[in-house]
Amino acid sequence: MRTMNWAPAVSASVFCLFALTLSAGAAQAQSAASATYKHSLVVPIKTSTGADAGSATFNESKDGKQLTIVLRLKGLPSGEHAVHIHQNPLCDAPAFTTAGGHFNPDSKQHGMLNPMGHHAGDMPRNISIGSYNTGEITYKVDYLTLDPGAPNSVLGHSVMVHEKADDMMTDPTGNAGSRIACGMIPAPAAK
Ligand SMILES: [Cu+2]
Ligand SMILES: [Zn+2]
Repeated sequence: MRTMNWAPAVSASVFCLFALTLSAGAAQAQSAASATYKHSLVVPIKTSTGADAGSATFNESKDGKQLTIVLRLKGLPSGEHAVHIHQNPLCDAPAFTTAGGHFNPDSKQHGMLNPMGHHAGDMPRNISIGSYNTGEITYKVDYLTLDPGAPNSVLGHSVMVHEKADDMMTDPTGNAGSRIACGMIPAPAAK
C-alpha cells in the first residue's frame, strides 16, 4: 500500500514538469495519463443485435502487476450478469459462439470458488445492471496483463457479458447462460 501512496506524488511532479514545457491542454492530459499507466485500451461492447452496450476500459499499472478493468454497460437487462474474457477476438452476432470458451492459458477449471480454478478469463464478481439498464464495475486483477506477447495478455481475445450470473464454480461456464454482449480486444499489430 505504501507504493500506492507514493505513486500519485510522482505522477503529479511529472505532470508539473510537462506543464512547464507544454502549453497545449491535450498534451498535458496525455502526459498525465501515460505517467499513471503502462498501457491503456478502450474496447466498445455491442449487444447481439449490434446495439451499443457500452465499453470496457483496460489500464495496466506502471509496474505491470495490476490490470484494472472498468466495464460501463448500457442497454442490457437488469440483474446480475457474468463477465469473462473469452479465447477468440471474434464477436459474431447473435450468439457470439465463435469467441470460444473462457481464456484459459494455464489449463485450469472455471471459477474463483473452484479449487481447480480459475481460468485467466474469469472475473471475481458479476456486474449488476440496474433499473435504467445500465451498470458499472471495476475489477483489479493480478493474473491478466495488457503486455503484447505475454501468455496472460488480454490482447487478441474478447470480453463477454452473459444472460445470467456466474456461480463462480461450475466448470467450464459458471452456468452463466447465453452470451448477450461482446467486445473484441484487438491483437497487437504484426511487425
Ligand atoms: Cu463468458
Ligand atoms: Zn471460466
